[in-house]
Amino acid sequence: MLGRTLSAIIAMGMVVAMLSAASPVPSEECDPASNLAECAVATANSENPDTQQTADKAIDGIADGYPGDYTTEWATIGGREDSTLTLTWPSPQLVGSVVLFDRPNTDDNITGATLEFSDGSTVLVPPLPESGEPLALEFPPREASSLLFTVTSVSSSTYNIGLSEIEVLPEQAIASLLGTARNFTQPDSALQVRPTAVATIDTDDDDVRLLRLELELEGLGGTATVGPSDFAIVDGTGTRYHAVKGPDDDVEPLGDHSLDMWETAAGAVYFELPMQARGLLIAYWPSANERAVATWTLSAP
Ligand SMILES: [Ca+2]
Repeated sequence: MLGRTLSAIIAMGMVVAMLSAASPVPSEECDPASNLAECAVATANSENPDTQQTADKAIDGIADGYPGDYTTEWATIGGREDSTLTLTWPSPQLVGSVVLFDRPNTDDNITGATLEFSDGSTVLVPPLPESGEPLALEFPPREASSLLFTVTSVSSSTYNIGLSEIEVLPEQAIASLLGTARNFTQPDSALQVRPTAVATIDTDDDDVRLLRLELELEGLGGTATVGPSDFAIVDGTGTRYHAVKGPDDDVEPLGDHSLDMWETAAGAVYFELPMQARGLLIAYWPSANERAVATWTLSAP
């Protein structure tokens, strides 16, 4: 979905916007294993056609917007609380996760919202990261033929609220994460990290879940020094959880490694999370850095 070319989107943008405004009939078959937003029709109670910031740009597969490419985001005209975006499908879809991307500029920021599904169920949305990083929400799957996103609160600096993107995923969104490798470059080394498995481990504490993340690491150049303390999980509120010592289970814990080019290592990293933690990101967060080098969006199992 993110692989769609920008030129194609720009060329089609106005046509799609006009068609969807005139006749809200989805043109694509839904693939139940993919981003279901791509086969929905998006409408909004406010949009800005003059700047191509129309409702359909929230489902164009591109999570970008001002100060980047503003023609790939949905923006209202002066909208704040009570701004709405509606996705409609031709038939009910099984929905288990929604990923929201705020407009990337730091003025316009959604600090609260609701998702209302056509089956009558509602999911509360916590504040979205203001710079447009993804916020993933996972919930028990439900069948819905429409989804109403309503903004309930915004930052005081907001001018025109909107979204750069909304993704609607079926159950088991985690599967799309596994196997996705990311390359990281540090001043003196480079490293590839690939999550290979994730599981929740039973604990005695009902308020806490223990998440086991299995990783494969490969040195790409220089000497990459890496260990469990270099990984963190960040929830939708920005709270960071560092690795903890794992239980004695059958999976080898990741140790500290020094990897030269093409050397590999594998192991498990454990995180203790509150049960209600949602919108999880896996972050590679080397101790020498002030911030995460890169992240994966993680839907908690
Ligand atoms: Ca977009």
